[in-house]
Amino acid sequence: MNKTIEIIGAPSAFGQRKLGVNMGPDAMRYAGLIERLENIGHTVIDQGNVESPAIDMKKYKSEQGGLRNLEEVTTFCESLCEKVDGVVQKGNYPVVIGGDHSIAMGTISGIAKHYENLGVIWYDAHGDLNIDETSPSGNIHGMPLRALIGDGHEDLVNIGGHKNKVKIENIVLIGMRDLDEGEKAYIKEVGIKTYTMADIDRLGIGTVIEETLAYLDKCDGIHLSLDVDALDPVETPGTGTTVPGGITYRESHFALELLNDSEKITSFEIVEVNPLIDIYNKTAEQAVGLVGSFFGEKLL
Ligand code: 5AB
Ligand code: MN
Ligand code: MN
Ligand code: MN
Repeated sequence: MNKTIEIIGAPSAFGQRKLGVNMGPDAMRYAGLIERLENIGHTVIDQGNVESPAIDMKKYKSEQGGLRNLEEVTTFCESLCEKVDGVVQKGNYPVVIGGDHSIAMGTISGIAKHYENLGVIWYDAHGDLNIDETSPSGNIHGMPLRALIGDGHEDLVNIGGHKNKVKIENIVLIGMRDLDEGEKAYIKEVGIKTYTMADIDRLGIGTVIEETLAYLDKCDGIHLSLDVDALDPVETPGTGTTVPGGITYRESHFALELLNDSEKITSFEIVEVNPLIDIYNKTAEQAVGLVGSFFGEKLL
């Protein structure tokens, strides 16, 4: 089915410490994102990039304690939330291209205004379920999912002017292989549906996706948040927090084809592409290929 897709660039690098991830949106455009989607038959509106607070390099490089760049992350996510909200209001399909994963607080806050029971698939090596007390780094890109549930610093929890945007029972984590102690304890305590790499090996990615969709059947919309570090760093090396032993490019294509076939996914974001630590824009190219599969690209 052809869609009207609105691309929103979210050039934030405030959620972590490696400059360059703010160039992720343009790296994906350079790798042919728009043409790729148009060639499938979709109508594409590129909104350009969300305005970002200036990066003060001295501050950016300093050892800030606690929640690094809290103010900038919050300001950025508020603007992104408004843009995404507008796209959903128009009935168009929102695609947010990052940017570090802290932007998910903006994306999902905007989307959640339109759903009672929004499902979230978090395709990532990490759970991104820290609060400042459990974070080993102070990097906010390790906290967005927890803030969306309603825990953590109130500025993050209140992005978009509302709280508790995602319910625990509407979340599925896929690709997990690097969780902090606090995150492990939290997942066990509240019982978040989780597929680790071992689960993917045992079940196969096809079954993982089928089970995920069955689990989220109760939802009135499903958002897919894809962190490219879910994939193996051999395939997507240009990202800030790589973890070996990841999901392959082929498995990911298959997963995205299955998600597309289901017609259940109502919004999408792809994050953490950093062209400055990449190999000739390979990661952005892989990312664009993944977006193609998700939007119905077929060989024959
Ligand atoms: B990403 C870590 N858990 O909190 C932390 O890339 C890594 O958005 C977070 O998944 C990785 O700093 C955040 C050690
Ligand atoms: Mn992430
Ligand atoms: Mn990650
Ligand atoms: Mn990362």
